[in-house]
Amino acid sequence: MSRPDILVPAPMRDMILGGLEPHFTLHKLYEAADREAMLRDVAERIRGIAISFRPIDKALVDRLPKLEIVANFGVGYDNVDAAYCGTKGIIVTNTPDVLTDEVADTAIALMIMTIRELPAAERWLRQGKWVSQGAFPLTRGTLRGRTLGILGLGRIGKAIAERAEAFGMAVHYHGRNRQDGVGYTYHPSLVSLAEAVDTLMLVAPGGEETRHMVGERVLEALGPQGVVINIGRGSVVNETALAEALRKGTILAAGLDVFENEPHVPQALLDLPNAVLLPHVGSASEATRNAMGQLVVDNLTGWFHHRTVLTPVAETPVS
Ligand code: 8YV
Repeated sequence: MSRPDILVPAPMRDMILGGLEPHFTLHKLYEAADREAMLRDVAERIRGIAISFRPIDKALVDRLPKLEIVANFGVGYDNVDAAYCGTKGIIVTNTPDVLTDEVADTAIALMIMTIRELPAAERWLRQGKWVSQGAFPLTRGTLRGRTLGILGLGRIGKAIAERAEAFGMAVHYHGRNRQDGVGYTYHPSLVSLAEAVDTLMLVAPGGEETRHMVGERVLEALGPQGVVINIGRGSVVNETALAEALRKGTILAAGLDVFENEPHVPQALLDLPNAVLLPHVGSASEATRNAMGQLVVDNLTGWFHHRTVLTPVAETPVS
């Protein structure tokens, strides 16, 4: 029997390709000199896609009449039109759970780095200023007495909440619904959450529903001691409004691991001393990325060998 044809539009980790190669015929679109010609050539045969962070839109899906499954590397899958895949009976999978603790750890680290200005303190030492100018200036911010507001209390949000409690923070949250069995204070709107807390942790998924949810109004509600941490998707924040709020002192500081147009970071943010900026490293340890990669392999082999997947997304349930 011939091996199912899988489209790989963009580079993926070697361990993923190595895991797929024995089972599938891989078509690495990114290696083709003429991608359009390659796609034309293989479109009729493609039964699966393995993808990381690049768009899988309606137009591409429509070009692949035998497509059965899109295996996304990443828990966030706003790059894939999952709702459309659902209408066509195409399964979409993501990589939840295996990255939860890693991302939550990074979120807490970024929050403390931002509030206590640790990257600037380290630069101070390396630049010899400890010797030439003395102690690093005292930070205006402290974690002590802070209240954390979480936008998006899913698996990662809950892991962050547990850690925040260990740091003595009270936790509030906003999401589409109040969650049963959750003891944290619920707010029916993001503005009311921002009014009640001074530290806003964004863990929400990307996509149209959450686009630019954090803008001028929310930042003003957060107030002058306010700190925004974004570990979810850059599109949730209006970066122009955030840069302006940081510049004017509407809020105190921001720590961002994700940006709207990665890998490009707006100059207005780069110029700010009160922004800590990371290059989307939330899940980026070898161990966690390997576990995510294995899930991509297991979802694809599971589907084609046993007609079952481990982690389908909500829009494309598998019975
Ligand atoms: C990955 C992520 O960096 O899982 C996600 O949603 O944002 C990260 O873990 C991303 O998928 C790109 O590889």
